[in-house]
Amino acid sequence: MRKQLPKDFLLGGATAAYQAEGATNVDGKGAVAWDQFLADNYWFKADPASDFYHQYPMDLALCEEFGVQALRISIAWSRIFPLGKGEVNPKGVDFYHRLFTECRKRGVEPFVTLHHFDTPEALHSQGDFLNRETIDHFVDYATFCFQEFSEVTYWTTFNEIGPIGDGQYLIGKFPPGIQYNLAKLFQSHHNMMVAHARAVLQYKQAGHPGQIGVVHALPTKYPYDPSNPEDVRAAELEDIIHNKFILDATYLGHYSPGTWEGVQELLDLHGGQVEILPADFEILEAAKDLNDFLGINYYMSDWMQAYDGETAIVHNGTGQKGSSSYQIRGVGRRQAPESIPKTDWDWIIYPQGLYDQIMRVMRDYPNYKKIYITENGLGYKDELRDDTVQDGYRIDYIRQHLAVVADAIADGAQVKGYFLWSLMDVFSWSNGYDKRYGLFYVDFETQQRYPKQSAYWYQQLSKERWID
Ligand code: BGP
Repeated sequence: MRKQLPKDFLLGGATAAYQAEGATNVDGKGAVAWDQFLADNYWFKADPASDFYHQYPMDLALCEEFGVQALRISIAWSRIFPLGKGEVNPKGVDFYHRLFTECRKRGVEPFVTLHHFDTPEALHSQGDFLNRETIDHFVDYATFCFQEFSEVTYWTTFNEIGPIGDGQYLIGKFPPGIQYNLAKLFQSHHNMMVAHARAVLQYKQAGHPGQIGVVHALPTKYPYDPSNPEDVRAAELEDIIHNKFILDATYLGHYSPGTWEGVQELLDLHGGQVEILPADFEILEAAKDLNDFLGINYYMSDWMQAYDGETAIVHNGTGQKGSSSYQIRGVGRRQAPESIPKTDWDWIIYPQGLYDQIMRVMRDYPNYKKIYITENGLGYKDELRDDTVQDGYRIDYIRQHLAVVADAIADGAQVKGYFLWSLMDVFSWSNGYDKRYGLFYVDFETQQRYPKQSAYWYQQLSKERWID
């Protein structure tokens, strides 16, 4: 069935500073924890990545040509404040002014994220957001950017507070590589949500005319056997860890009794505590109705079975299908029905999960104002042939997800745009360069861009707005 996207629905692309820019060590940029962590743990590094630091005029020209109306970009905090605080680096400031000017020249709306996984090393080594001083430094950095980059209309505080806690303290695939520590995970979630709320308050109190929001990754969690109460509970607990805790903080300004009960249940079992100050709730409460938009990153859903054995998580970073496993004592284990398709990295492809997640936000958080799908896309080992990639599989993936977005809009959801991850191929944090997502294939040696078939399809979509 043909479905139409509204005329004012933005079709965009997404990038992130550390995954696209390269130039990790030039023009005064400060180190980030990833620099050393990649060197110690992975077979790839973040240089030159897609060399966006130098190639951005070409990428923005491609946006214009292929109907990409908006672009998610993040500012590298350590380009502006090499030590995360203190002295400003003018070359970093200048780079982002030039980048935003180029966006305007090409008619591309920049959606700018302040933090996309890349806390400066000087602060990361002091505990990152587990250290409350980082909250203050983040708010200072945000305040500086709001004033300096007045050409930006759309601001996002954080990209994916959930996966940061998850990657840093549960799976251990992000620096500092700690595993199975749920207390640290919730503390990180909480402190980052306070930092978000303080930045929003700052933005609104200063009277800036643009819009501000936060981007959450929201994987939908289903019970493997819906008639089994233990599987139902496993799905609920997984949902609290990844989604509900941060959504409550964003839109309720507190943790609902059900959420808090789940957190307590998990802390009783796994040990540790979460420190929450009464003033934190005043801040969350004051900011909860001021979010102009919610960004949803959606890639996958999960099915959960009850599980009481030892915690063991294996991350599939190489694209060897079936090599991952995830089981947490007292939470559950991931076990999807056989019939549901997965990528080579074991990410479950389930567009319905995006629809269900949007509806859940509408139902449980009616004070949300509007939603952008700020990331969605398919990681694949693309092959370049005759200067293009025949990525019908990606077109299919995007089409299916946009179709449920159109359904959600028809059912009353305020969804205003979709940003494909990623604009061009970039590097993937814990999977390297073989996992490609872009509309444009990047030869990482020559930095040449090649439009994939999906780019031509997206161009057409941007003109016609029909999904077949
Ligand atoms: C999101 C991140 C992106 C991007 C994407 C794809 O979680 O916001 O930065 O990396 O996922 O994930 P991956 O690179 O692990 O395949």
